[in-house]
Amino acid sequence: MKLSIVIPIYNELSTIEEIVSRVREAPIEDKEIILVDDFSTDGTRDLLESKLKHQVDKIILQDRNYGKGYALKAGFEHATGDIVIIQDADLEYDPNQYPEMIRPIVEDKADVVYGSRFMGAGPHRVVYYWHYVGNKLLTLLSNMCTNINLTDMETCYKAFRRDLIQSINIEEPRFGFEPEITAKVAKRKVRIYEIGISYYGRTYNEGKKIGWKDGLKAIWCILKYNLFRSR
Ligand SMILES: Nc1nc2c(ncn2[C@@H]2O[C@H](COP(=O)(O)OP(=O)(O)OP(=O)(O)O)[C@@H](O)[C@H]2O)c(=O)[nH]1
Ligand SMILES: [Mg+2]
Repeated sequence: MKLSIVIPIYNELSTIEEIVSRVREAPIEDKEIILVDDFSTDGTRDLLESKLKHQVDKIILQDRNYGKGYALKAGFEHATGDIVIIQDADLEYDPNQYPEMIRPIVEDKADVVYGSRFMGAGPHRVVYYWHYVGNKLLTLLSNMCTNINLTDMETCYKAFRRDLIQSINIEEPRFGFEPEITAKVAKRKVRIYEIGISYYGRTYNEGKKIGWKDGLKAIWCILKYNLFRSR
């Protein structure tokens, strides 16, 4: 089965070459790499156009900075694989785990797989306690609304059958994508699995960007897409 890997990128000059190389070396025979640059201003875009575009299958250049959600939406539209996975452009998630991530879909047991940073025996970097609490509260609230039992709603590693993800209209431009897609997938009554993944979290000094305002936005999106929408 062919895997499409969609990488949303915004100002990731220090990690973009390394992540593209790790994705190219990931142990999946049949794969397609799609880069979506979200109007980077730190030199990432020049590097993509001069060098990295020759190392991947598709490169999409957004005409302004819309956010991760819209970058993914653009990437999904161009995907041709049987399965689509999201890969952040930092080094927090390990592409060597693609085979485990997609196995339930390959075996036709699942339509969607979430990689949980809070399960599994692999290494997990110990970072911010209050981020952990924030993630747990958002997952709890999302689960209460969806009635599905996830341990990590906000994880980047989400894999989907391509026909499923392409049939969902993504409306949230930024990080509201994660609760939105979780609500919409849950309403479809498709088969959702979780597997434990490793997590090599970064600190704010190392480039971490997400903050408490993104958490508040996520609460709003959980309510909006679960309670105020019929599908
Ligand atoms: N922050 C941010 N990331 C974007 C944007 N558009 C695309 N991205 C990409 O979306 C992915 C996730 O962003 P991150 O900033 O790593 O978000 P995160 O992993 O939830 O949080 P941290 O890594 O802790 O900052 C990365 O590959 C970014 O390059 C944007 O407008 N802002
Ligand atoms: Mg990150």
